[in-house]
Amino acid sequence: MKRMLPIVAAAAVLAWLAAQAPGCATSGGGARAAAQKVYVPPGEHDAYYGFISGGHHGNVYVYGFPSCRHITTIPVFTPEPAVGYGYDEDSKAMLGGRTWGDAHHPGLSETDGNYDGRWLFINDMVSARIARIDLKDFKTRQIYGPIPNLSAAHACPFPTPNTEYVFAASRFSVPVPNRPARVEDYGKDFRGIIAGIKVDPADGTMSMGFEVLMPPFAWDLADAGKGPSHGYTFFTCYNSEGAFDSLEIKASQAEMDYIAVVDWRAAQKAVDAGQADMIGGAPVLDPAKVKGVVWLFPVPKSPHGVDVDPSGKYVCASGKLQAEVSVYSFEKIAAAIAAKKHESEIQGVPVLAYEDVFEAKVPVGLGPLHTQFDDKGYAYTSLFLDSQIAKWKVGPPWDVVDKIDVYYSIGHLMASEGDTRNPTGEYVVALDKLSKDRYLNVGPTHPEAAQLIDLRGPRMELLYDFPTYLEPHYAQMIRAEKLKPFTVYPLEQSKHPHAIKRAEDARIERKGNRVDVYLLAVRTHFSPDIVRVNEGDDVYFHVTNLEQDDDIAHGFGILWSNCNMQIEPGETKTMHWKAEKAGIIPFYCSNFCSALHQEMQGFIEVNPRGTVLAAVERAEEKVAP
Ligand code: K7E
Ligand code: CUA
Repeated sequence: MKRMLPIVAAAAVLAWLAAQAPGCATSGGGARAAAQKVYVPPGEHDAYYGFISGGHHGNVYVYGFPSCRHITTIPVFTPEPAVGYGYDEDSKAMLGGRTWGDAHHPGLSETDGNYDGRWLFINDMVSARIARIDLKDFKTRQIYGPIPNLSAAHACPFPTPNTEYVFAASRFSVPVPNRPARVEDYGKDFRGIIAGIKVDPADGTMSMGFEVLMPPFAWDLADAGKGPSHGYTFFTCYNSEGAFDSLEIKASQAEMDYIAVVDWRAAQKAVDAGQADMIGGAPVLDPAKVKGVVWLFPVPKSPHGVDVDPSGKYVCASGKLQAEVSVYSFEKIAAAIAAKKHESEIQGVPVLAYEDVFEAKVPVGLGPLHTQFDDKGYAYTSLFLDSQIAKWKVGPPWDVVDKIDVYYSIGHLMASEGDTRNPTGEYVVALDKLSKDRYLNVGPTHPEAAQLIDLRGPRMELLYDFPTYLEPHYAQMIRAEKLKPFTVYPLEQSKHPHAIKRAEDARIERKGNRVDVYLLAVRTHFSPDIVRVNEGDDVYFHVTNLEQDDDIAHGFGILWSNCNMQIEPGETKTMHWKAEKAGIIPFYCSNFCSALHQEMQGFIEVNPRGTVLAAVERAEEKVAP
C-alpha cells in the first residue's frame, strides 16, 4: 500500500466500497432492490415454507419465504388453548400430562436424500421425545418417548436419507439404567446413549430400533451421511473430559473431543441377531461386547454442529473454541474402519487416528456453530462470536470467499433445502440469539431476530430482518410446491370412531354417569343445542364439523371451564367435561365462522343427581319444524 500512488489507493478504496454495496441493504437504491426481492404481491404465495423450531416454547413456527411472513404456529409439546391442542382427548393423551418441551431441530422427511414433504419430525430435548407432524394437515400426530435410558435428546432427530431412522443422543449422561448414584461416580456409573428410532415408511409411525451405550460425554449434535456415507450417522460431543461440575472450565481443558460414527444398519442387525441387552424396555448394544457398530475420531475444541456436505463426502465439524471448521473425509473414515486402524479404545469404542481421517481446516472466524450448503459447492458457517456468516469453498483450496454481518450472535442458519443432496442455493436465514436494538423496545425481553440473506449473487446480500418469538434453534426450508395440504378433511374418509356423517345422527346417549354427546357443528348452530345431564356426570362431547368449505372452522368452548377446542371442516374431536354442579352452563362457538357466529351457542342443563333422563335423545326430535 505504501508504494501505491495516492490516486491508485483512492481508486482501490472506491472499488472496495462498491464491492461492499450489495451487502448493504439499509440505504437508498440497495434497500429498494432488496425490498423487491422479498416482496410477494397481495394474493400471491411464497416460494418456500420455513419450519422454525420454537425452542422452549415447545412448538414450530411456519414462515413463508422470501416474504418472511409468519403464517402459523404448530403446537407440538405445549398445549394451545385456541385450537384445543392438549385439551381434546386425543391430543391430551399424546402429551401425556406434560405441558412443555424444548424443541430444537426440525427434521423434514427425506426420500433419496431430498425433502419429500411428507412429515416433519422435531425433538423435545427435556423429556427425550420426538414428535411427528403430518404435512398433509400440519398437525402433530405422534409423540414418541420419553425414549428409555436417554437423558436430554439434543442431537435429535436428523432423519436418514430415506427416513429409515430418526436419532437421539444423551446430552446429559446419567446412570443407565437410571438409579440412585453419587454424582462423583460420574466416570464409573454414568453413560450416554445413542438411540436409533425406526420410522414406518408407509405412515411415519416411530418405534424403537436400537440403543448404543456410549461414554459419558455430552452428545451434542448429529447429521446423517448421504451418498457414499449413507448408512452412517455422525454425532459430536463435548465434555469428553468427563467433568460433572464447573463444566465451563473443566469441560474445556482437552484439545480434542470426538465425533462418533454409528453404522445404523450394523446396529439394527446386531439387535435383530439378539446381541443387545434389554434395559428399561430398549435393546441396548454395548460396544465393549458388540463390535463394528460405533467408532470415535478426534475433533478439536468442544465441537457443536456436525454437517455432512451434499455430496456425502465430507463431514464438517465446528469447534466452538476454535476459529476453524474441521473437515473430515468419509472415504478416509471408511478406509480406517475397514483396516481396523485404531489408536485407542474408550469404553469399548475404537478411536480412529485424527491424521487418518482429517481432510482440511477452514479458517472461518470466531465461534463457528453450524454449517449449511448451496448448489454451487459452497458452505455457509454461522459464527456466534463474530456475529457473521462465512462462505467457504467445499474442496481445495478450502478458502473463505465471503462474509456477512448478522444482528446478533447467530446460532443455527437455514439454507433453502440446505440439508439435502440438492440444496437450491437461493437463500439462507440467520437465526440470531440476540436482537438488541433491531426492533421497537418491548421491555427487557427482546424478540429473537432472523435475517434473510440472498445467496444467488457472487456475494451474500442481506435482504430483510424479522423478529421471531422465543426461541428458534434450527429450521428447515422446503420448496412450497412439494407440499399439498388438505383444505378440508373429506367427510367420507373420516375414521374417527365418534364421527357423525348426517344431521340425523346427532344425539345424546346416557349410560350411568357417562354421557356421550354426538354434537354437530355447522353454520350456524350446534345440534343438539340443549344438553341435559346430571350433576356428577362425565360428559364426552364428540363434535363433528360437517362443513366441507375451506377455512370454516368452528370452536367449542364451555363457560367457566378450561374446555375449548377448534374443529376443522370434516373433523371430529372429543372433549371431556365434568358436570360439577347443578345449574345452567352455556357453551358457544369460539371461532368466528359466519355472520351468525354470535348465535352459535347452546345450554347444558345440569340437573340434580338422580333426575331421570332418556337413555338416548335425538337432536332432530326437537329441531324438526
Ligand atoms: Cu446450536 Cu440446540 Cu442445534 Cu441452539 S442448538 S443454536
Ligand atoms: Cu361456528 Cu363461530
